[in-house]
Amino acid sequence: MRVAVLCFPTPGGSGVVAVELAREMARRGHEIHLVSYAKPFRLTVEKNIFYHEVALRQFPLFPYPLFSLETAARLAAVLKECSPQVIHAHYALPHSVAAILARQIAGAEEVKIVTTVHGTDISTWGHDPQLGPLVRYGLEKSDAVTAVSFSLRRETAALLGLKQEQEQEKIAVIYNFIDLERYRREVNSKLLRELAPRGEKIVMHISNFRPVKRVTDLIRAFALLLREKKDVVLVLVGDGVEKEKVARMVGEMGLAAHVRFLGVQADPVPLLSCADLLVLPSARESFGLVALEAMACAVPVIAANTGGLLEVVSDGQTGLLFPVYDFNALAAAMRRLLTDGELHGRLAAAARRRAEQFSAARIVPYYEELYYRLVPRL
Ligand code: GMT
Repeated sequence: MRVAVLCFPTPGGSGVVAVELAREMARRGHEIHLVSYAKPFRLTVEKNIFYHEVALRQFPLFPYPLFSLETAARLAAVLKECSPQVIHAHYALPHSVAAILARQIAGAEEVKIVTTVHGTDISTWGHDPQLGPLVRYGLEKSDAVTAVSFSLRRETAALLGLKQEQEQEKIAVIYNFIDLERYRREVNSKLLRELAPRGEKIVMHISNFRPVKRVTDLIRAFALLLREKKDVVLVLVGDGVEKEKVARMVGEMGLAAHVRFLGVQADPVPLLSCADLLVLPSARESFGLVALEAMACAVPVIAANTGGLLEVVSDGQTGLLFPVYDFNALAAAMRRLLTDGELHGRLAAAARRRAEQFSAARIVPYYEELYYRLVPRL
């Protein structure tokens, strides 16, 4: 099958899922045409994957580049040149709408559109007075919609005003997945010594530092933890709008000696393999891909009890959950897991076993079946 994929190139869950899915599909022999305004984070040269860059041009009349229209125009050209049978739009805005427009421009009405909703496309933009109608339009005109968790499916169905029976019919839940061969614990002792030179325990957080990630709650909780436990370091991976604020907080609270900022890292596996805990204190999270990545590396996860995180992390079994915003409870959970070796070992082993249920081998065929349902084999 030939599939055109629309995704964001920036570090972030939806782009990572799009690229991983492209890679898995390509390995299964499908021809994948990835359309994005920059080479997606984590995309490597692989057989059967073709990258089509969307040029974002400046023109004196336009105050900003016409990102959505440029995307639609580039995709229309790809439809004409490469004849994909399916367009897979990751993140409803603007990708599903760009796909609909491109299909019309190219006069390729037979091409099917699959939209995967990832999170804030629904929770933020779906309810936005200006863009909400566009999100709903994109989803309603898609030939199939998938959501990355049951929690996100419920939210999407509510946005579209679907009844329970329609919800299941219109929106398929296809969980995010993980390549278990690549994501496995392999400790690099040199890196471990760099991160924790005195053999400290390592608490890790990986995100794009948006306010929704509540990194500031983690800093407050970490300060509480440090009052009782000194042999611990906090490793922060990623970058984003709140990074400076977080760095300032770390300085003002006198935590700098215990906190390392590593910036964006293309390969999280060596880092996760050094971690004792991964913390995800998000206010909302439709799935929490990084939690799954950590679990695959046998790292227990402490997460806020919100949204799809409850479908990934089982409290007391593969990690610990705490009430959103409650940094006291987060500090207590970190203390518990870092001091109870038996509990930590049990949760770490169970985390890897749970991650195996989200293997690419199990999940990717659901996407493949969906494509074949829309475009039957000849
Ligand atoms: O929806 C977003 O916030 C952006 C998106 C991204 O591109 O990073 O993240 C979402 O999609 C990921 C992949 O499906 C999920 O693992 C994240 O939980 C989800 N983020 C939120 O719901 C906040």
